[in-house]
Amino acid sequence: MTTPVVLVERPAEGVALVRINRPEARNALNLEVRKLIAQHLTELGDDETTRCIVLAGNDKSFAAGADIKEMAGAGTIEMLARGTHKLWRAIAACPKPVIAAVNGFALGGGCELAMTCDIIIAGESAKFGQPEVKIGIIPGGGGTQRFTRAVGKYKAMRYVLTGDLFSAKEAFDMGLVSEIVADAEVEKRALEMAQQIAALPPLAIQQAKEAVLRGMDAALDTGLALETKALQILFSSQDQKEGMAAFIEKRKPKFSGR
Ligand code: CO8
Repeated sequence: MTTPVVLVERPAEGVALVRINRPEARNALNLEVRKLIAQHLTELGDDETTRCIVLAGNDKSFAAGADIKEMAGAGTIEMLARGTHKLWRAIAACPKPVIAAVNGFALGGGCELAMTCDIIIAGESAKFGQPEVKIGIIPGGGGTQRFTRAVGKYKAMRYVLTGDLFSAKEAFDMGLVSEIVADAEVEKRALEMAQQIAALPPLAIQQAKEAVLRGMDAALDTGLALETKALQILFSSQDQKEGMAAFIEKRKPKFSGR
């Protein structure tokens, strides 16, 4: 039996680890990998026992981009028929926090995949980049949009127009990476943070994620209104009553997820 190209592990309570597993191709994202990531994130998003997800590759590569060999001969209609943008949307639509644990290469679609996550933990020798122009295309999974929103026009242009790779330190300095750790610590740190998030009230976590993401797309006033509504909704949750009561009674809260 062959090993699946995407694995799902359960390393801790409330935490799922989704691992891209095509080491022979530097974890290039072929259609099968992309479909499976979208499928797993959709299922985990609906699974009540999952509170936080870590997306990882291996020590050499998070993902070296879309599979060039799979698309080299394709025409416009074939690319249209593949509809891969829908798979990307399924990943972005996951209501649970997703942490990218990036070791090695996060290039092209791999960099875009990391940017679709909510938090990026990178190893100190990780390499990022949008090198698509070097092979005659442009980024197609958010690399001209999420990247620009994350780092601003002039940094994004500098890398999108040259295809140059950049280091974890440069990514961190630009605001693309949340934390840098030693290469050997990446997954450990991502799982530690995932456990920290998984222990918090899930309704508050989901509302916080939604408010940040939806607000980024909206005018400030609209974003602030969304935030206010999300905050007000949480006052119907048991976990809000429990969290505040525990603070006042000086004890540890017991969250139910309700
Ligand atoms: N696609 C297919 N195969 C790949 C890819 C890839 N992106 N990256 C690496 N491989 C394969 C190699 O062909 C090689 O296979 P083989 O052993 O059969 O020759 C194997 O992986 C190992 O690769 P290397 O020997 O090149 O390994 P190195 O460690 O020397 O180099 C690199 C690693 C730097 C990652 C190098 O392989 C590389 O530059 N890869 C291509 C990076 C790239 O250009 N990525 C962008 C791809 S285009 C893209 O992502 C567009 C996104 C579009 C939208 C997304 C969908 C909505």
